[in-house]
Amino acid sequence: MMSELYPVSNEIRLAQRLDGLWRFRFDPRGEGMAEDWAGRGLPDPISMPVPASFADLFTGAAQRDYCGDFWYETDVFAQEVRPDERYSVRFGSVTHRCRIFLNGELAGEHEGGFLPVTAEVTGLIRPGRNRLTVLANNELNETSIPAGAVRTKPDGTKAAQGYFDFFNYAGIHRSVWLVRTPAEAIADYSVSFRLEEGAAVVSYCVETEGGGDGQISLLLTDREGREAARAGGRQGEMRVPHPHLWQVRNAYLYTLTIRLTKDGKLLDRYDAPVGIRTVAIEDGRIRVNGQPVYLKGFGKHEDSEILGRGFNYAVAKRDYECMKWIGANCFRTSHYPYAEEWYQMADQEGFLIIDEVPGVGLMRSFANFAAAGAGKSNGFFGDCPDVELLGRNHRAAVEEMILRDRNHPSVIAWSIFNEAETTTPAAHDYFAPLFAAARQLDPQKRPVTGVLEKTSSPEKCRCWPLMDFICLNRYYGWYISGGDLEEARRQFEEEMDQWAEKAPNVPFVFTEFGTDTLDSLHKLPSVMWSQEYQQEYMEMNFRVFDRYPFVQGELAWNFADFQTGQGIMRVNGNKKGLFSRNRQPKEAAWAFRRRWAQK
Ligand code: CKX
Repeated sequence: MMSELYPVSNEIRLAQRLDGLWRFRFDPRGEGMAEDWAGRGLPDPISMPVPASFADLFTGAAQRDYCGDFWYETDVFAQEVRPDERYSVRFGSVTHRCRIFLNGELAGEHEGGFLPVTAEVTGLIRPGRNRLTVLANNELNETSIPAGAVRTKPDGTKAAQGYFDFFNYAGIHRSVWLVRTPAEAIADYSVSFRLEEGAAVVSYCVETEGGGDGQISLLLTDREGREAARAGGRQGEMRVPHPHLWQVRNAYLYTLTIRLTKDGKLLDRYDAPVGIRTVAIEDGRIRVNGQPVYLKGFGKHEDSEILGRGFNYAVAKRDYECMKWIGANCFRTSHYPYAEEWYQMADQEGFLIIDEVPGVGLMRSFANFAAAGAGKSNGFFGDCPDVELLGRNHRAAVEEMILRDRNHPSVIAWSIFNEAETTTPAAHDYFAPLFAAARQLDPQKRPVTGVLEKTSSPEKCRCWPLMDFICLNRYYGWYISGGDLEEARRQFEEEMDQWAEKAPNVPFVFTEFGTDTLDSLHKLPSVMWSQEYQQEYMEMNFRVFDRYPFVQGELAWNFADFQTGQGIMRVNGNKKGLFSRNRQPKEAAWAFRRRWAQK
């Protein structure tokens, strides 16, 4: 696996952003490989911004809903190519799979649309102009995560059918970089923490690449640039007396400078922010630095007008400002790992993140939310066409996510799936090794969880014992007993009483609860879809959460309205946002703001 270090520039390294207006071409008949578009250049390309999803940039439905192969191309200008240096191109993500070519030569490929793709191009890159080409594909199947299918229409065009409730946005969604590192380089590092009386102990491990016997030294500096600790060697510990801890919504970041030297010469250097904090589950509480924390926030999406799932700093900034205004301290990266910049901003703002792999759509009834929300689902793993391949893809995503995100203080837990089928022995056999892998891969040993929908009930679910805390998505008052909040509350409490018996002393977090709500609709007395109903529903949920002390968090569904596929259950998307798609609060947002100020 390639190094997942976020690209930086300094006196040794070069990270050159390649974002901008690229050339683009759909390839509905899959001709590009046979016709060597990578070698000869894209025929009759159109322009396409990077990063962005392509879907919402067009005015035609055929392009918006396009499913199949598509190509991107740009020129990369290298002022010089130094011998003895390593070159790579790094994509924050390409959805859902891709092949990368430089000057017509295949340099790398990747399955999975939400984690970085790095292709080494040493030996392929030339001084002057180079042609960088990407062949991408957005088809879904039952061995990909997220899972879905492709239907071929009578005219031969394809349509993606995700087994999930978000638009199948595709494209180059995150920044692209040309990265130059020295031949002998720092490849990766990890940190973990122990708090002692009056001090923190930072355990670290640094990996290098390119052979050689250079020496590693580390320097930890505080915000004022003063030395807090130093150490030498590829693995060891640093003692930080009287540390400034990274606290929830009160972040403190040190800078860790890693140097690789040989005979007094600096070979490589990498600087990274470090937040000193611990995460643990003890006495039925989720604890950060030993203190219990109640999670307040949302399940989100990377979703906005025009950009689709493309990362944009301004959108992310507005989202953080809205989350701060409402009093949140946490969000789940439903239903896939987000762009790395989200985590960097969370590190700075002191937000907590439940980091989720794209393990979504792993249940047959997911074409039908009403059925799934009401607990009427059926299997998946028993009749998946190639469960081993699915498991390999899922495991790769778990590994890549943990490798990418393990050093972020904001990340407090790993979520292995959302609303998968969990009631059969096949489901347990599928998930047990993935949970074990996550535990083994994380040097900080953060809690590992999964997200259960209604079918995963206390009496039927076989997977909750794998989890360090249990995440529930529950829609009593929407998919169940919609319009009758009194009956909904009764059923909800009935289920909670069962969990109380089944899993005593395990923390529970509600990772979804919500109602579709039109920001234009008011009605007294309330009806479903009105702003009044969203508020009454939330208040009923709050009463239930507050009755059960083992409930340790509430992440409402969703932060903002978001785009989905079309269907009779969705009015131009899912409207369960507490904010509209253009990030203005709905009425219920004020109720959250009042409640979370007290919690
Ligand atoms: N949970 C039936 C997964 C989310 C959906 C949400 C919804 C469902 C509900 C479970 O991706 O958007 O229907 O609003």
